[in-house]
Amino acid sequence: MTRYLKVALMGSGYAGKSTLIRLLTDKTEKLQVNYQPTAGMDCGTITLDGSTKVSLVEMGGQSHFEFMWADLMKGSRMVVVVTESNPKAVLKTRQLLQKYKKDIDGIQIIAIANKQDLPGSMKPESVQDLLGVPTYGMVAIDPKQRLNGYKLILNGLKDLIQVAA
Ligand SMILES: Nc1nc2c(ncn2[C@@H]2O[C@H](COP(=O)(O)OP(=O)(O)OP(=O)(O)O)[C@@H](O)[C@H]2O)c(=O)[nH]1
Ligand SMILES: [Mg+2]
Repeated sequence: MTRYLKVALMGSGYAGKSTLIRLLTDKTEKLQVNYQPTAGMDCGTITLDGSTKVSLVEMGGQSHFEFMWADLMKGSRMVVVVTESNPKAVLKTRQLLQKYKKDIDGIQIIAIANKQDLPGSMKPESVQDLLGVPTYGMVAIDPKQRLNGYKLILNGLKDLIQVAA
């Protein structure tokens, strides 16, 4: 029987959640595409082994889809908060974390300081200082980041995966 570990991707529109799913679930090198906002939700699957899969559930970041977030987060083993790495975006992300604090409570959480390729990006450590959750730098449009991305997700789930082994 296959076990699915649900991971919810949260964050404002344009942060890079869909791109991160593409990075982790497609083998494509062509990750940079025109922005197409996710309508409601999207999903991608990582297969760990024959019996364990990780479902990456993206919660569409545009504000008119936010009403679905609390429901979409239910049953998640981990929340991955994706943010652009500039002060305005990070402060907005901080507000979102505050707003959904109750829904996230008790769930493992990490943040991704995405778009580190853009000039003047905030360092992951500075983003972490503002968000107050473990934060890792990422360039989701860079296929060379694929392994790094897997590691971030798997590391967050490692207690659960060990139990499965
Ligand atoms: N320069 C740069 N652009 C990126 C990076 N990651 C994503 N993008 C671009 O940013 C735009 C938005 O990315 P999406 O992945 O669609 O954002 P999203 O978080 O899914 O947005 P919603 O679905 O509206 O919530 C796209 O045009 C991506 O190509 C990155 O690391 N660097
Ligand atoms: Mg999206």
